[in-house]
Amino acid sequence: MLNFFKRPKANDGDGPAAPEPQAASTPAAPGAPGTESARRGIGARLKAGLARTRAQFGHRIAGLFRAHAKIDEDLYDELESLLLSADVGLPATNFLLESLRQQVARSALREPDRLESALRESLTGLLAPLERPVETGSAHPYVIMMVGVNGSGKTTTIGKLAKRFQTSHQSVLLAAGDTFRAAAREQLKVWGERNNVAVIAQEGGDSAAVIFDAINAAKARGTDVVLADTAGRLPTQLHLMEELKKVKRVIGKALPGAPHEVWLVLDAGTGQNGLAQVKAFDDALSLTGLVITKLDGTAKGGVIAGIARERPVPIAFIGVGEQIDDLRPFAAQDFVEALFADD
Ligand SMILES: Nc1nc2c(ncn2[C@@H]2O[C@H](COP(=O)(O)OP(=O)(O)O)[C@@H](O)[C@H]2O)c(=O)[nH]1
Ligand SMILES: [Mg+2]
Repeated sequence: MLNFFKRPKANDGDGPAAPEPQAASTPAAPGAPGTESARRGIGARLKAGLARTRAQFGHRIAGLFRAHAKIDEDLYDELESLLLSADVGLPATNFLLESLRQQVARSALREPDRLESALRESLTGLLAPLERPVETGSAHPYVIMMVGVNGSGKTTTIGKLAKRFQTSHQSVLLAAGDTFRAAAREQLKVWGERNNVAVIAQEGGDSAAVIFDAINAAKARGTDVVLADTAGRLPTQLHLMEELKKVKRVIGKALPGAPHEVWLVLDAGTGQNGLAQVKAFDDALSLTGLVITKLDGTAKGGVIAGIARERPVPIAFIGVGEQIDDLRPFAAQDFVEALFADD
């Protein structure tokens, strides 16, 4: 648990050094979001992160198209099973097959190997509406409430986001709103001290009160972004949703208009159950975005297509590893290219 927060801030040899917090006048660190070297690294790291999903999905689909001599019902049947087994879900699978059939009819495609690019195109079209640039400039502080079940990666993602915002010269304050687990709060505090990020925490106390204090502190200090951690038991536990709704209301009392974002952190490995989580949290809290974590550890990345079709909450970021740089904005075309890339 929380390996990210245990990692010393110096480069530990298995990846690029975590960027240090920058003073406002310092130029962006090499590899900082938006720089040329960061752009170049994105393709490779995303590809590496999606290796498992690619083996299960992209490579098997390419193999399927190669194995068939002509485009017929057998091929569509096999493709359907393959999409379903990659956690794409029935509605998105039907959508993709239908879109493929239309492309085949329209352009009179005959060769199965032409289907791969047609499928890529359909998938990119399906995922493109989930792209969402994050702009924090419209409010001060800009409050982002993070929700999600235990272990989904909330606290880790908050650490990655804090670094990311600091690298782009935005000051950050963390609210240790997961008051159910003392260990998580302590680790957040230690990590904050080491990395020069202010953390507001309380011994005991409830989540709403801690976050209320944090927003007031951010107002007093002129902080740009507040990242509010919350507790996460199971979404089926009504009590949790009621509590999170209360936290959201209290945030609005501390700062009218806040929270500006409510992001669900979702472990990609939960597959179709992940879609159920998106629906449950969205119904209760009106999500503004998703962070899909652990895409590197799963072959179930297809769930993103299901989300796009059934509950299209935009994806603010995807997590493809435990390193600081492994949190990336979601770009449909890069994602689909990484899914089908040759190794
Ligand atoms: N491989 C991988 N592990 C991750 C990622 N994001 C989070 N984790 C790990 O998931 C575990 C649970 O994360 P944590 O932030 O404590 O979850 P929380 O309970 O929602 O706060 C930790 O071991 C993290 O290192 C990711 O994108 N990739
Ligand atoms: Mg946590």
